[in-house]
Amino acid sequence: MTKLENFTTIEEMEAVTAKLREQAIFVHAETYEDRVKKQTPHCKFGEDGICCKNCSMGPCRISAKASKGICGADAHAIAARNYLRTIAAGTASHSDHAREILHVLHSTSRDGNYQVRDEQKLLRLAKEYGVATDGRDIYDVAHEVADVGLMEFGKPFGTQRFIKRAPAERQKVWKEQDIEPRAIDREIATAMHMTHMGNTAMPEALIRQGLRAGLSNGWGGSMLGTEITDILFGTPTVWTTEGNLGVLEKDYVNLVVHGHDPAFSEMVVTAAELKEMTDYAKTKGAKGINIVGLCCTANEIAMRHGVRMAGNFLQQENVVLTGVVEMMCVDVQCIFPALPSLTDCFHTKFVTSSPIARIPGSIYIEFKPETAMAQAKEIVKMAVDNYQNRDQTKVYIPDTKQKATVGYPCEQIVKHLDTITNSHVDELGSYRPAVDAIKAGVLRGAVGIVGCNNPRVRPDFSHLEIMKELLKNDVLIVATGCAAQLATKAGLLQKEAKWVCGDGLRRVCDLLDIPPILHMGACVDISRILLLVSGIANDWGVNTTQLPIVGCAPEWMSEKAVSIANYVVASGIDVYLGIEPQIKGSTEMMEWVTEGTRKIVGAGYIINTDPDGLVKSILEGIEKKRDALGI
Ligand code: BF8
Ligand code: SF4
Repeated sequence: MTKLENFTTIEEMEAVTAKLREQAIFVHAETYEDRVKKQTPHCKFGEDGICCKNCSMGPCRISAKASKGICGADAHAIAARNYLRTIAAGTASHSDHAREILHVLHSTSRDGNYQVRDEQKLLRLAKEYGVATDGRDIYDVAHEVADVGLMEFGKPFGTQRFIKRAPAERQKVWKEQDIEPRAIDREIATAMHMTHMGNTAMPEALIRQGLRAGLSNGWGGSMLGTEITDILFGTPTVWTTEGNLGVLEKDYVNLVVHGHDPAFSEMVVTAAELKEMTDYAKTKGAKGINIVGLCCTANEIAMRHGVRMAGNFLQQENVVLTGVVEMMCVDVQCIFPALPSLTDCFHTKFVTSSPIARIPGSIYIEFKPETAMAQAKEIVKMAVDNYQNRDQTKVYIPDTKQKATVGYPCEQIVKHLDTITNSHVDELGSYRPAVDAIKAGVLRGAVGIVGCNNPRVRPDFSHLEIMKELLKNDVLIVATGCAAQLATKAGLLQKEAKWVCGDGLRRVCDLLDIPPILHMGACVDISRILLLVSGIANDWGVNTTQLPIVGCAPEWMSEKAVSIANYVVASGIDVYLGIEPQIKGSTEMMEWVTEGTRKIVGAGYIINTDPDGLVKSILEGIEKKRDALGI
């Protein structure tokens, strides 16, 4: 039985966006849809990755009349160099975010702005790092762990410490293939150096560095980001919350936090929840303060506080267009520079907080660990003071929202599995019940659906189509980032979503009392998926390349996504992409990413821009892996 009536369809989401576009016209604002029109058709050279501007003899473009740039670089060299630079930028973004978090850990003290919330996780990491803990103050331990973590970025010798967490087979492959990730900054610098004018022109070498730089993100920067965030703000637990634009409230001060760095959003959430702030809001005629999240920040604070989620990447302008947002405050990544001119059409204040993301037209409050709480209060107060400026003629809150159960890091997944078997084998538990369910065919496999939404395709459509089809076919989904947000908007993160699943998956959901899509967090938390897959491979006694588990980014757009795709592939997991990487102008590069990497790490991309075709190939890929395992 399939009861779809309780879910939100893409058509319903699009109807809301269309209403909000009327609102945009009313206030004389433009949105990304207007800009897409002006940018289409896109530059073909850029799309195909065969424009090079790595030196001032260029830019050089490869065409029928010119098969080489002025220096002699051909389409393959140029596309490969551009691709590696993309990976370097993505690796830098995730990892620099992690570095900031490590500095916050370094600033913690018992009476300071930031404390250690998950001491057990800190002690486990200290042990892994060889940091002494006996008889020491927890904050001394925290500071030394932060020191060791920070050294992962620039240490002159050795490889990333967390690669020891990977299955032995993976570690062996990385060593043999000479792609073990060294210091994170080194992998980024090497990528930039290799792609400088007059250096590497050989696609294979650039592909290998791409895998290595990706690994320094997945098993380095991102994993550090996740671990340290858990230590600082607590390892996520299961929460029931809500998502989509209907979480904005008419009679409350609406404060939207957007971006990625939880050090910022956690503090703003804490300040907004203070009684003195709520009382202050009441003096201004509001019923209270309604804080909601956008993009990855939404994921971070939903799974640690149950804070409601306003939406994903392409919803950032829609949120402002409701006319009820007193303030949007942002930290880093995925923030449209278009926002200040849009917020100018309303009373909405737009606050930037990081030197990494300076945007003209914003109010800039540089957020610092030493003054974080005072600054967060200042920000919240500014939002409250703005409530009275709301223009009632410009208000439209769509009534669309869905329930969502969020917060399934590995620890929670193991805990749920443990409820059925009591198989608790060590402090981190076991994935054996999940392995048994896959072996028995109750679950056919699992897919990590991650990444952004993208106006190159019908936004959110591929995500939803692929998710529904996989669930119907008894494939469990884990989701992060904006993919998880789409699942939220559609209603697929609620436990009732079992009604769109096949019988096997529905039984698993009932037994474990989980939704069929497990929300694992923000994009840095794809590191959690790496540990999940490694844990399953270890408990099963097979290699990651053999598992009927794959990754899928149906609508990816960011450089971070390309870095992620590389570490997922390097970890032995196939990646299904619904958007083509910008390398199409090189047949060699297309061959490298789809087939060539299989010879290096045993996995690669499968690319299909048609969602039906993509999900079909995922299901076929899963069945092929099952056949090979004889299950
Ligand atoms: O890191 S999924 S649009 S918000 S890049 Fe950005 Fe893409 Fe969303 Fe988070 Ni991830
Ligand atoms: Fe042209 Fe070569 Fe310079 Fe690139 S590096 S811009 S291909 S001359």
